[in-house]
Amino acid sequence: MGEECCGPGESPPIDIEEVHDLLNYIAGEFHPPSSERWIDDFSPATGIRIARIPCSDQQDVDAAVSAARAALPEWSALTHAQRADWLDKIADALEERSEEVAQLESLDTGKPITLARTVDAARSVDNFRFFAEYVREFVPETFEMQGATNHVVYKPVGVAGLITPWNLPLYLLSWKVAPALVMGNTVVAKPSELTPMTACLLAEIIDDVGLPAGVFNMVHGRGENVGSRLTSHSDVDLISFTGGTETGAKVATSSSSTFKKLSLELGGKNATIVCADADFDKTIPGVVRAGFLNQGQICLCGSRILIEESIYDEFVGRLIDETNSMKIGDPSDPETDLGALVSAEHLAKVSGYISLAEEDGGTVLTGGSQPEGIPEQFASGNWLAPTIIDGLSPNSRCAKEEIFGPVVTLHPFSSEKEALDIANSTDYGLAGSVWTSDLDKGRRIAEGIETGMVWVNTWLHRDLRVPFGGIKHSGVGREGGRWSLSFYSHAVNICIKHD
Ligand code: TXE
Repeated sequence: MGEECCGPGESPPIDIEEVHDLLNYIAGEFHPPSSERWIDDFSPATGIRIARIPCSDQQDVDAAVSAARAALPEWSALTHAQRADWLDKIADALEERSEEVAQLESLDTGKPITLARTVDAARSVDNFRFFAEYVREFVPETFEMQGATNHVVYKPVGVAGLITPWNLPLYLLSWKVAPALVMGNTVVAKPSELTPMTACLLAEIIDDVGLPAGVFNMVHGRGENVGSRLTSHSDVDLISFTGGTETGAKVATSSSSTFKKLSLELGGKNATIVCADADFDKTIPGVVRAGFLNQGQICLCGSRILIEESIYDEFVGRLIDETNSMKIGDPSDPETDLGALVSAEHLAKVSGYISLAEEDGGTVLTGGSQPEGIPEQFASGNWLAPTIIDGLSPNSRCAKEEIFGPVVTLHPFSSEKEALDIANSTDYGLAGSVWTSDLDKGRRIAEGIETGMVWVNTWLHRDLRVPFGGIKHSGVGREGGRWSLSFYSHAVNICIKHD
């Protein structure tokens, strides 16, 4: 066993009987880190150490990139349909182990098992199936002109570096791996060091189905070592990154000097706009779900709730009741609605925002601290009750910065214009939702919100064919459907002159 690699903010490990060492996957083989150093992985619900992952360095990344480069000619020479068959094989194998995916995801992230089953495990399979099917139906464009025909040919970009976060670990990794592979790229994946378990399972599955060695590689470790080596590597041609805006800026800087193709899916501070004519019975559960799903740790979460003045008091009363009816606790209990936050460090960040809100004159209407009745076995976990804060200016830091936890702020508005002014007053522009019984008004308000995606009378209702991505500090580029196929390829025009 190597030396432990403890970074800032990590608590000392609490030993349990069986701690698994997860490994890198390079050139079709599982490897320990060349440094022989490891990072501890803790259960967010209990604080117990559950695994160790390689604390990899430049040597491991370089080996993975070389393997991906070597595998590229053969992989990229396959047809779309042949690669789609590989995706289906991965989807089938993943589906067979979907309960294991859900259990590991819940253990590693602290999220409720029901959410892990219905969202994380299910969507990871869907991502592979969707892109397999989508590419089979994909017909590249041709453009006729006088005397010639233009054919658009989609060529692989090369070696793809895929960097993913901890909130939806396999869901987001598979969202990148599937289109990258199907368009003929080879992959070096770098999962979040906080939630490596399902990524390891994917590597195992890919190995089991016999994907040619080097087509898919995975290197674990810290962002500043593994991530930054990938983004600056001269032999990596494309980076797809999902994570925080601050890290996204570093990724953009680091990858720019080698002119990599770049997609950045970053943070959000999304407005939920509730009009006076909204149907309360449907809107309240929808708004609560948008605010708190996955403990509020989704970049699309509606963490600023703007409520039309005339219904403010009644709506807020019912919002609090609905929030307090959620069951928080044991992530493995199928009845649980809310689990633990991903890390002690993240809990401290989120709690810091609640203190800031109070200093800024906000009132905590519910939540604000550890929930009551958490069983003894979870005493060292990262718990926070769903929190609603009222009375803050829409310009306060808590109302404008991404908290990324179970914390929402409430703000009244008296006109559509005021709602839009508040909604658009952040640096972010990822998503939003509008709740009204007047669909024309819903559409009008939706078009006025400066974001990449808006839902009307729903939230996180996803069709995988549509563009996904943000504007302003929420990111650059779009993925999803044909936008993914186009990002993970170079479109080349071949103009053939007629006789
Ligand atoms: O994410 P990071 P963190 C937001 C959320 C959260 C904040 C910070 O507000 O509080 O980001 O979270 C890798 N070069 N989101 O610090 O650092 C890292 O190892 C290359 C929103 O956990 O962005 C991990 O694999 N890579 C978000 C990945 O980047 C680097 C989801 C994401 O980690 C790197 C998560 C570097 N220099 C957090 N440094 C969303 N958009 O959904 C780190 N990484």
